[in-house]
Amino acid sequence: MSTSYQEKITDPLVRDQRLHLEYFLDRKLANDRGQDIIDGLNRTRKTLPPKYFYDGKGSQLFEQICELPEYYPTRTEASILKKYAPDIAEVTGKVKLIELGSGSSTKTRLLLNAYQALDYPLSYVPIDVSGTILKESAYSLLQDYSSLNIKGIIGTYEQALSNLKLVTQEPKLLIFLGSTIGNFSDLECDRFINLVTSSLAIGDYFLLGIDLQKPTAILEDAYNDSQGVPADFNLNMLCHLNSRFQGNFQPSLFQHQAIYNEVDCQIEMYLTSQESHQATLKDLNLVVDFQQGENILTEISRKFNISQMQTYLHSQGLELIQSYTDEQKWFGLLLCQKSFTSRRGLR
Ligand code: SAH
Ligand code: AVI
Repeated sequence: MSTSYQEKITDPLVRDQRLHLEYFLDRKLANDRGQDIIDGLNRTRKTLPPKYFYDGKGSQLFEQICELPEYYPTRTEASILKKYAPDIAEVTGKVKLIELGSGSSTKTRLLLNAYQALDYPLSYVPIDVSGTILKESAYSLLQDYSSLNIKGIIGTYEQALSNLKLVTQEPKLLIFLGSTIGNFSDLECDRFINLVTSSLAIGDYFLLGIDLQKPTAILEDAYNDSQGVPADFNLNMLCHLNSRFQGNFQPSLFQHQAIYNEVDCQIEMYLTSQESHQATLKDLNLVVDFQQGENILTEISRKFNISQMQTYLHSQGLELIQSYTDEQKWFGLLLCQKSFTSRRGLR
C-alpha cells in the first residue's frame, strides 16, 4: 500500500489555490524499493521497466524526441486532435479531464481549448511518475488558462488510478495519449485497462491514442534518428538508476539498439553491453553480470490496428464511440465510453 501526501504550494503563480499536488513517491523515493528492477535484471533475458526512462533529464529527452523529423507520432496525433478536439468536446459535454502519463501536456491544450470554447469550467488531473515535468507543465497551463484548476498526481498509473476510485462522481474523460499503451505487454495492458474501467463510472469516456502499423523503415527511423536522441534517451535510464539507487552503470559500455519485430508488430529497444563487465545498484543490494553482446530490453512499443483494438476494448467494457485518424492512417485516436456490461459482467 503506498502512502501519499499533499504539497503546500508556495509558488506565487498558484497562490490562488488553483493547483494541488499529491505525491505517491516521496521526494527521496524511499518507498520505491525497485523490486521490478531486481526481477528484470535477474532474468535470463534482462529487462528494465520503461517508467525508469523518466527522470527530469529523461522527460526533457522525450520532449526532444517529439520534435525530431523522424518521430511522427507526436505531430500526427497533435494534427488529429487539432482537427477533432471540438468534436470530442461536443460528444463528452462537460467533464473532468484526467490524463495518464501527461508529460508536457502539450497536446492536452488542444482539448482544453475545445472545452474552453464551449465555456465549460476547466478541471484537469495530470498523472505522471515524473514530478519535474508535471509541475513545469502545470505552472505553464495555469498561466495560460485563467479558469483552470489542476490536481496533479505524481506517481504511477496504478497508484493514481487506485486512488481515483475514491474521488467524486462527476463525469470524466480519462485520456492516455502518445500510444503509451504500446509500451505495455499483453498482461500489463490487461491490468492497466482493468484499472481504467474500475476508475470510470458507466457513461464516462476514455480517449486512447494508438500508433498504427506501417512499413518497418519508417518505424525504425523514428527510434534511430540521425541525431542520436533516442540513444541518449535509452542510455539515460542507466544514469537515472545510478542516481536513484546508488549505482555504477557505465553508459559508455552500452549501445542503443531499436529494431522492429514484424511478427509481434513492436519496436524493441535494447541496451547492448559492449564488453563483459559487472554493475552494481548498492541501494538494491544488486550485482549484475553482463556478457559482451548481452541485451537489456528497455522498451517495447507496439503498433496497432484500429479494429483489433476496438474488439479488445469492447471485451473490456469500453465501447468505441468514434475513431479519428490522419490522412496517411499512421495514428489513431479512439473515443470510447464505459458501457453497462463487460467480460466480467455487470458493474
Ligand atoms: N502523454 C505525453 C507523454 C508521453 S511519454 C505525450 O503523448 O507526449 C510517457 C509519459 O508517461 C512520461 O511523461 C512518463 O513520465 C509517464 N510514465 C511512464 N510510465 C509511467 C507510469 N508507470 N506511471 C505514471 N506515469 C508514467
Ligand atoms: C512514450 N512512448 C509511447 C514512446 C514510444 O514511442 O513508445 C517512448 C519512446 N521511446 C523511444 N522513443 C519514444
